[in-house]
Amino acid sequence: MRLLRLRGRIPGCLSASSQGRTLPASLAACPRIFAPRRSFTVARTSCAAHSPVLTADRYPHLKRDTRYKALTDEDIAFFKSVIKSDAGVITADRPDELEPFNEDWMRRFRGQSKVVLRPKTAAEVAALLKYCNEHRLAVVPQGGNTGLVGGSVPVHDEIVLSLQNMNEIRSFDEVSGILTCDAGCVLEVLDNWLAERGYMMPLDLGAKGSCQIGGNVATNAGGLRLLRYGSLHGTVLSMEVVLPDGRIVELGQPLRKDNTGYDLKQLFIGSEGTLGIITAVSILTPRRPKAVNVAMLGVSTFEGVQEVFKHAKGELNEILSAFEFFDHTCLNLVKHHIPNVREPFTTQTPFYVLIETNGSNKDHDDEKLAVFLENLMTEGVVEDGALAQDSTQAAGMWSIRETITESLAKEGGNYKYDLSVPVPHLYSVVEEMQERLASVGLFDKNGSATGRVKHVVGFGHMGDGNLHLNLTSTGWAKDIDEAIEPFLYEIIQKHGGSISAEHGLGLMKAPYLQYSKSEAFIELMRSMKSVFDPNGILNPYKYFPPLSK
Ligand code: FAD
Ligand code: 2HG
Ligand code: ZN
Repeated sequence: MRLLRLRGRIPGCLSASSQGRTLPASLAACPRIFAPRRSFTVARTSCAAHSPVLTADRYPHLKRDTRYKALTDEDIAFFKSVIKSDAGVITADRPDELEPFNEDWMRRFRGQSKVVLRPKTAAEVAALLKYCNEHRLAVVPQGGNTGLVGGSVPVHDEIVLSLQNMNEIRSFDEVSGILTCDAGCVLEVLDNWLAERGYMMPLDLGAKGSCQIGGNVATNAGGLRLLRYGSLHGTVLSMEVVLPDGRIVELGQPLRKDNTGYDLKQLFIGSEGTLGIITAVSILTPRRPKAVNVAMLGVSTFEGVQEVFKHAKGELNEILSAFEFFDHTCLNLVKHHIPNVREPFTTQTPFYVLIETNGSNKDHDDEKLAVFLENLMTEGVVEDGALAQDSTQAAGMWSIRETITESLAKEGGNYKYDLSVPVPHLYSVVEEMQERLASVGLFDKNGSATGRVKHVVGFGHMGDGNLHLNLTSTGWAKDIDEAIEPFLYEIIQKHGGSISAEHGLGLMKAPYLQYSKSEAFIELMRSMKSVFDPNGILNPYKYFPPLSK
């Protein structure tokens, strides 16, 4: 029988072994093995010292739509009459302040907006939007600007309407856990505020220090604990939105149950700024767990990862709160780019799994975890494992998972794909992509990183069937683009998956929507768009495939 024991070089690791039997509870003496938790304000990527190429130059087919008026001094004067504070209207004479609103987090897209509006109230948003609608001025709503599909920044000279200055908590009911807040509240700020009251936000993501709840809702962000706390389609109870004609509309009420009329808020969840501006959100927040356990396991095959998942669902069941995976190249990149991260185990394995449990009784959870880990070891499913002994270690393990994105961005050109794939095919998509790029001479499958495509890696929210396929390259190039797309979308369609699991469509995936949705479905989407935004001023060039001439 294979059992758990402490072993060798890095204390605190659980290892498969045929000698002795030690259950996780006996690992309490495990010292710190990881660096303390990082701050999760997501620094903008620094891979290029200079600004990225203008989106309009990189994609010359994306011509500026001549229906939109160009900005004039009169327009600026009107905006200043609505937002009285100097900091509320940023114009081209302050380029250093303006530029960050034009560039996305990946530094892949760069727009040419000449003005950023930062209203403080829904009434201000309404006045601004009504004016833009009447004058056919195109507008890009922007939250924390952490989106990963090019949706949050202009393509040409669209006006940026930032929610940054709308960041008040409006109400919180300590009995039901219903929180109502402005859309510009930063996710981590909300979570810290709730922590003091014994509650938590039902979603968590690596960008938590910068992304805003309005942006989360607009993208239908998934994140690290969707497996346990569900999607925003379930937790968002109502929202306040401003429509292009200036109407401020409550979509529902902050109630758990409301069976009156169409559930219009659902349309706005994941609408990516194309229907209206979300100015406030009511969301159901769960109690903060009293007991949290985090473990990291090394597994030698992807079949093994699936076995671990089956065990986790069976044996941890209602306390399982996250099941994340990443391959060994991801770990190597994190070790290379992020200071103070140490190898979790003595041996490298092809795959790693991060498991978290959230519960209300530590003894109960420890017991479940002990059975779970023992079964894995007995059946020889995992090669190695470490169980965090305190919150610092737990944060260290999470930090490895959460800094994969940042590490990839530091490699240079980073091609990013966010896919829903039936779990059994999840990693074969990565392998198929490696084969494909090797066959056209762009990638060396032996891991030498000598091809123009250096790494092809997979990680993600395994518990949700969500693969993050990432490629790093020596730079953006047309032949690499063409080697990946549409090939990738064809294999996703073949596997019955979706071209976006959680990041959305934005600019990047808009042309490929037909790989996930039928023509009839896309037609209905266009009809909805014209009801809410008949002049098409909101977030143009994105979300919808271009109309064929
Ligand atoms: P932005 O990037 O500003 O905007 C995103 C889209 O929403 C744009 O189309 C914009 O027009 C629209 N929008 C923003 N605010 C509003 C509003 N108030 N009203 C109407 N439309 C609006 N995503 C995940 O799903 N899961 C993850 O685990 C995850 N991890 C990440 C980790 C890192 C390090 C980074 C950089 C990003 C990650 N993301 C993840 C992507 C991103 O953080 C999410 O998409 C997030 O929800 C975007 O929020 P934001 O406030 O930054 O929105
Ligand atoms: C995550 O899960 C984010 O960490 C980002 O969704 C994924 O970098 C990516 O591809
Ligand atoms: Zn993700």
